[in-house]
Amino acid sequence: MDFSFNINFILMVFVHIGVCNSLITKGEFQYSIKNILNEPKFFLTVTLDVEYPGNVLHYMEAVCDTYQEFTNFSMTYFPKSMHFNGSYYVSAINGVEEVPGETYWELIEHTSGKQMQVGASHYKPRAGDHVAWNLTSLSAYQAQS
Ligand code: B12
Repeated sequence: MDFSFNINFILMVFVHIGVCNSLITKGEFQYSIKNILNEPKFFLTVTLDVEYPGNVLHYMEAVCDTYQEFTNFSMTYFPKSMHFNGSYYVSAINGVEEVPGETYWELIEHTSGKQMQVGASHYKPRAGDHVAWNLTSLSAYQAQS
């Protein structure tokens, strides 16, 4: 039995995984919170390093810990269902709460304006992204769907 082949193969797999991870983690993305609907209006953007394996919630905590303009956010946990694995629903950012039936915090790719198909627990920003929370009127959501 040639054990050296097996060991070389295993080493190659580890090196490959390492290189892929470092490629995924390298780079920056932009993160914004945007409320141009109601007072107090704001549009704040920061550039962050992609961290492996960071979801949007991870960065929301990090910006609140680091930048005083990003003050707080609120969320509710929805357990695993047929539509998603256990996830957090974000209901307020920087003290601006959604108004049920009227407005909600929408997670978008800012450059295209496209809505993310998953929420804060599951979207993992990648290098070059511009991820934004945008306070949106519910009528805009109904028009999209
Ligand atoms: C209605 C609806 C909404 C409404 C909810 C308020 C309302 N007026 O009812 C609004 C428009 C606000 C909304 C927002 C979002 N939604 Co929505 N929504 C739905 C929808 C069509 C029906 C939910 C429902 O009423 N179920 C029936 C009730 C009885 O069950 P329930 O458990 O109480 O439902 C609640 C939760 O579903 C919760 N909710 C709604 N959306 C989301 C998203 C996430 C990530 C979480 C944790 C909870 C949550 O609000 C519902 C009412 O309280 C589902 C599709 C579906 N078929 O389930 C998508 C759905 C749940 N939403 C989805 C998504 C992605 C979002 C957003 C992240 C979109 C975005 N990019 O902004 C945002 C949430 C952002 C945030 N602030 O955290 C996805 C989740 C997929 C996933 N794997 O994560 C679904 C499955 C649609 C899809 N793309 O397939 N949503």
